[in-house]
Parts: sequence; C-alpha cells; structure tokens
Amino acid sequence: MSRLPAIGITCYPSAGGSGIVATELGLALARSGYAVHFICSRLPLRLKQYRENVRYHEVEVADYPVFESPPYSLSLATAMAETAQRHELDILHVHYAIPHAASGYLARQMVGEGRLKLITTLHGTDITLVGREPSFFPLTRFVIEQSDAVTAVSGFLADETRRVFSVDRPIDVIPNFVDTRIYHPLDDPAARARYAAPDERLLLHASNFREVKNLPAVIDVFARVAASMPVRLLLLGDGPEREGALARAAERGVADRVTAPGMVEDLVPLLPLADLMLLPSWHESFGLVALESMACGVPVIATDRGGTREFIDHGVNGYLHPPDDVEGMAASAVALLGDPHQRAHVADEARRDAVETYGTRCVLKKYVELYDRVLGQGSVRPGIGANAS
Ligand code: GMT
Repeated sequence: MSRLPAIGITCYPSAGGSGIVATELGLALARSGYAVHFICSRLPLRLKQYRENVRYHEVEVADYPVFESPPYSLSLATAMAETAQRHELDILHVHYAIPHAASGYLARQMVGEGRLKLITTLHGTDITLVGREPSFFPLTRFVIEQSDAVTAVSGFLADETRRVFSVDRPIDVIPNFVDTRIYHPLDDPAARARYAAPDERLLLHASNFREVKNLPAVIDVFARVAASMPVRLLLLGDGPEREGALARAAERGVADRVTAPGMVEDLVPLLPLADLMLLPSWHESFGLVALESMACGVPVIATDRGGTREFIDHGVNGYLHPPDDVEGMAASAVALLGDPHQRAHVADEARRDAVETYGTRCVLKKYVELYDRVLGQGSVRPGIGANAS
C-alpha cells in the first residue's frame, strides 16, 4: 500500500473520556496525513470545526412503529460498511465495546474480512460495568475474540478483560494521552477570582457524576479540608449524582463554598485554575481527567483502584488512596495545600510526566505501530506525530 491507511473511527460523541480519546486520536492521525472518517451518531464534541483529512458521517437511524426502540447498532453497522466501501477504509477503529465492536464486526463481515480490519479499544466501563451485564456478556466476549486487534487503556483493564471474559488473546496496552500544548499550567488570576479569593485554595472535581465517581467522598474530603483552611470546591460536569452531591455539601455545612456550573464543554481554561484535583472513583480504568490536570500542573488525589497506579506515583507526582479512605485523602490534601513548596514540586513532577510519557506524540506512535502491524506493513513512517505534542 503506497498511501497511508484510511481509518474509520466510531465513538460516543459525548463528553466522556472514551469519546475524547477517540476524537483526539483521529485529529492527531489527520494532522499526520491519514484520511480519518468519523462514523458516529452525533458530531463528537471536539470535532466542531473543519479539519483537513477529517470526514464526518452521521449514522441515520430509521424508526418504524414495530420497533420498541430504533436499532442503532444495525444502522451503525450499515454506515460503517458503506463508508468503508466508498472511501476504501483499511481499518475500523471502534472505541467502547458495546455496541461499537459488534457493529464493526458486522461491517467487516459485509465488506469482507480480508479487506477491512477491526480494532477495538476498551476504555473501562464497557468491561468493568456494561460488558459484564448478562445480556451483553457473551457478545462482548465474542467481539473481543473476533477483533483483529484489541487495545486497553491500562494494564489493569487488559488484566480485567482477560479475567472477566476468560480470553487469552493478546491485548495491547495503549494509555490515554493529552495534548500538552493545550493543557498546560496557566496563571490567570482574573479567571481564578470567579471561583476563589487569593487566600483560598481551589479544589476541583470533573466527571460525568455517575456512581462510580464516588461523589460522596469528594464532598466529605472537601468538608474535612474546609475545617482546617479556607478552600473552595469547583464541581464540573453533570450526571445522576450531582444533586445528591450538592445535598451532601449542604448537610456538611459547606454548600456556600461549592460552585457547580454543570456541564462545561471545554475544561482547558478551568483545570489550571485549581490547586488540587480530586478523583476518588470506585475504580478508574485510566482516569483521563487526572492526566489532563497533571499536564496543567495541578496535583491529583486519585483512587488507587485501577489504572491510575500506572501513571500516578504516590507522593511524587500525585497521591493515591483507597476510595473509602476519606481521612487519608483529606490528610494528603491538607499537607499538600499547606506546603506551597511541596505543592509546586508535585505539580512540576506531574507536568513533566504528562509531557514526557503521555503527550499525544508518544502515544500516537503506539497506535500507528499497531495499525502497521494489523495491516502487515513495515515500521512507523518518519514524521508521524510531527504536529502533535
Ligand atoms: O469515566 C467515565 O465514566 C467515562 C468513560 C468513557 O467511556 O467515556 O471513561 C472511561 O474511559 C476513559 C478514556 O479511556 C478513561 O480515562 C476512564 O478512566 C474510563 N472510566 C472508568 O473506568 C470509570
């Protein structure tokens, strides 16, 4: 093949980490000269403006009175197959197993197995929660086995996949990544003043406010820290646990110190304003927002359950605690915020690790190597990722 491979990408278009990783991967590939075709139910959040080498194909889901709910997965399979044939796609790279890998499998069968390769990237809840639902389990296992390659965003998730689904196929571990030219430390006193006074420390949590994010711990840690120093909490995002979290803040007597603007499309200008990020999830297969915070020079106190252990080194570039160890997390927060020298040191380490190991260019190279391997091609082409950081 003399041209660069053409890649179809399917992901959830919402603000979740899997959609962000998939979109940023597609954009980085496009900057490197690949033809990238997004095949999604809606325009992904970060794809709003025109970009060279990027095409967007919206899945049209037909409804009909006999359907209890429109069969999105089948319309997606059709859109994938048609896009693959029309634009000579070499690879379908699907993000999140359910239902994308199943639709991808159907599309590959329609196009012809030898002509289209299927790569499935597992992101976390597709394995740890959704995929193990009895009604999805056999299908999830089947598509994991049938994909031409499977990647997981952490060693933890790869092990979990093998354990839960009893599969022994190779799973490539390719971590989340961050564009460190966009996510970087920023001193913006005027913006910060909207959320905290100069003598107050600003804590931050950003998520989809699902149960797995352990919002009660965020509030309880914050309340404990608030008892020993002037602090504010910025809660970014929306989801089922948001109201409960605000009610808990009122019960703990800290509601007037919490700002919760709801869903924000762009975390870039907000993350660097914080002094500390809290991510005490019950488990986190990677924890993209923790990495984005680190790139902004914001230390993170994160759960020690899951993939966070693979990029956070406790006491060096952040802190790890069991999700129910509210006291331990509060103690780490108080110690860090009370010692500006230590905070600056941890922030520097966090930024350095984000840049050196998890920048777009480092991780893009791993995906490109995988594509080459799956297509049976030579080594990485020079110049890959030249426009990425
Ligand atoms: O965190 C979520 O619940 C959203 C979810 C998603 O699929 O968008 O995030 C998962 O994928 C991210 C990107 O790979 C990871 O950084 C998150 O850790 C993972 N979430 C969980 O494992 C809970």
